[in-house]
Amino acid sequence: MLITFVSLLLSLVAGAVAGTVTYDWSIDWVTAAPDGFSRQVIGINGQWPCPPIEATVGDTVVVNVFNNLGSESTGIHFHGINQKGTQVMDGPSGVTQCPIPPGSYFTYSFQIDASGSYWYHSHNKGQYPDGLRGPIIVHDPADPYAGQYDEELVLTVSDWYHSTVPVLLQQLLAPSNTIFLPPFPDAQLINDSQNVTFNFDAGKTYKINIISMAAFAAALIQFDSHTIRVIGVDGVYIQKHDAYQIRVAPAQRYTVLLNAQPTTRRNYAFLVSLDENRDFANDPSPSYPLNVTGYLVYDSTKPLPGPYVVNQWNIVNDFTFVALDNQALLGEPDVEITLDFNFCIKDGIPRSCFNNISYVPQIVPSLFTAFSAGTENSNPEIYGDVNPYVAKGGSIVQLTVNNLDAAIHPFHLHGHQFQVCERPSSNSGSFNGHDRNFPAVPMRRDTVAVNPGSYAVIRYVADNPGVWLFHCHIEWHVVMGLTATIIEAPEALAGLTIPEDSQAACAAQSIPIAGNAAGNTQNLTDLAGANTVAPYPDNGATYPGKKKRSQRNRRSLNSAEEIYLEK
Ligand SMILES: [Cu+2]
Repeated sequence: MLITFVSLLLSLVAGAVAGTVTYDWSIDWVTAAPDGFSRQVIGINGQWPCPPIEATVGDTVVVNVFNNLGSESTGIHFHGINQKGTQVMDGPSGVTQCPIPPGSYFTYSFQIDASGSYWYHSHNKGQYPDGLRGPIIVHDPADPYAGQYDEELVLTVSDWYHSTVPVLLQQLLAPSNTIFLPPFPDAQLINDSQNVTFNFDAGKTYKINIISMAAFAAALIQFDSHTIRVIGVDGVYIQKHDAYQIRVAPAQRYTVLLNAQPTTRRNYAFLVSLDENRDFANDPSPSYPLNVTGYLVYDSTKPLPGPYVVNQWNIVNDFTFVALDNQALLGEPDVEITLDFNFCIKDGIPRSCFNNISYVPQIVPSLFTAFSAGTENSNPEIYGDVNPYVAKGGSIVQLTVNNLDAAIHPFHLHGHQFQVCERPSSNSGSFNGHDRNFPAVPMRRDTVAVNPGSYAVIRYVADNPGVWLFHCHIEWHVVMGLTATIIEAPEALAGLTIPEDSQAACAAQSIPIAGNAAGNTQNLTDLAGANTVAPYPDNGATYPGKKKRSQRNRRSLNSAEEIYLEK
């Protein structure tokens, strides 16, 4: 068996003095075959997998991006990095910036204020499943678990597709897709590869940053004969919690300690099983067709075990984790937002909705509306059909997602690690408004998996002025419109300025950067000209050799099925 050593060994030496970590990235098309199937992927500086960002708490990270894709725009979001004071650096296109057009530069610069494992990914037109995503590891000079591990590793998991995103989106958004089927992955990757091995030394303890960069499916993980000691999730330290199996939903991170065996008697396997089931907890006949076995190699002269088989999944419940800092449950909310999620048909196209409203990207990026609208920026109406909600600075926000669908969905909030106050089991119905089951010390994270026919209630303090998205992190559902927009502390946003290169990106595409959603700077409540229908098809990146986007756009809505059948 071919063994590829791709485990990523990180430096344990964290600098005591804050510095600047600079990356120069050219975003390029690259050929790669992580599962043996060769295809075009989006890489960085001619390489794929994309490089990790590694920094220490207090550092300033600068990423100079050049869009070398030629045919498509791009934009980078740094998932879990809260961008305090740098809300213009959050990255989602149409929200905190205009897309970066081909041939243009854009500089992201922000300070890292918390440790842990994060990741970056394109937040533009469903682009990241084409490969533009990578890990972010932030070291902590004050790590409460320092001394309890010897080495630090990164283990990413991801579903993987043999078709490029534009092709998949044609299928997803075809009017005939009335049961809202997402694209199903062709493979699963560990560290953007397969047949992955980690070299383990007997007696050592390893800290492993497990990061899901998936677009659709969660990963179920079990290590043979090694207990998973969870010490953190999504950049939040927790009290050590032993588990045998974990489920890592798209965009979630688990920081775990693995105690190596005391001897090198044999090598061990671990299983990463792609959870394609709509609800594995409810499904009596689960099937996991995309299993990948990885290996902990103690002695490379000894054989590797066979594929690891797990017959039953009984995963640890992350709701039972306790934040290490014991942050108490936030008090009664000042702002309550309730979002009922279900799929929906809008203008004949399969979409996903909060409260029967599907997110429609606007002409002016929402943050720039908040910057330019003066005191009127606290009126949610002026932001257009982006599912806008406003929370004044300092208010306690309680956000409830009622998941009316029959599958688990991972919901993510930009700008915060929120308290998860309640997250009951499948088919518990919608939230009844009572907080009697809320724990005294809730766990916090930035992406919470919400069970089918059930709900989650989260709370956070609106202490981070900005425009932050709340959305399902199944990327296909983002494209379908499953996004709400929270305008946080608008009083602190009025009059802020847009960096020059960000203004230039908009100017190059004739996108206005002031006024309401429609770009009206005179009468902010006049939304004439604002977008009321989501773009269709909402193509992701294209690369030379495929049909040009403009050619596809020339087709009528009715020809979408025909396009689907052509593939
Ligand atoms: Cu979803």
